[in-house]
Amino acid sequence: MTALDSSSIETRLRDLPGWKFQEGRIAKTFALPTFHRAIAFVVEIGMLAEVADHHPDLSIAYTTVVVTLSTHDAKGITEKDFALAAQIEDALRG
Ligand code: H2B
Repeated sequence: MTALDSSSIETRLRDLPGWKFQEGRIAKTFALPTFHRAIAFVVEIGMLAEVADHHPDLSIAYTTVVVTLSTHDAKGITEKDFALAAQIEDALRG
């Protein structure tokens, strides 16, 4: 899959509030209400990632979850990253 150019990335980010393009990745910091909810959110992301065969970098610091996406094979951002970011947003909304 071909890496998107930066203007395409910025255009697509308009549909994903809170997601930023930085250092060749798209990323969002999520504030969950409790540690348990943060862990549950990460587990749900993990299941989505396995189904998509596309894997984000994840960090958990108590109730803060940082999700970072890029496509290693393309050495950039592709539609796969935006598709998974949209699914992650849907998962959060329930
Ligand atoms: N995840 C991410 N973020 N980028 C990739 O390029 C990637 C991946 N490649 N998950 C996948 C797995 C690839 O290695 C397998 C073979 O499909």
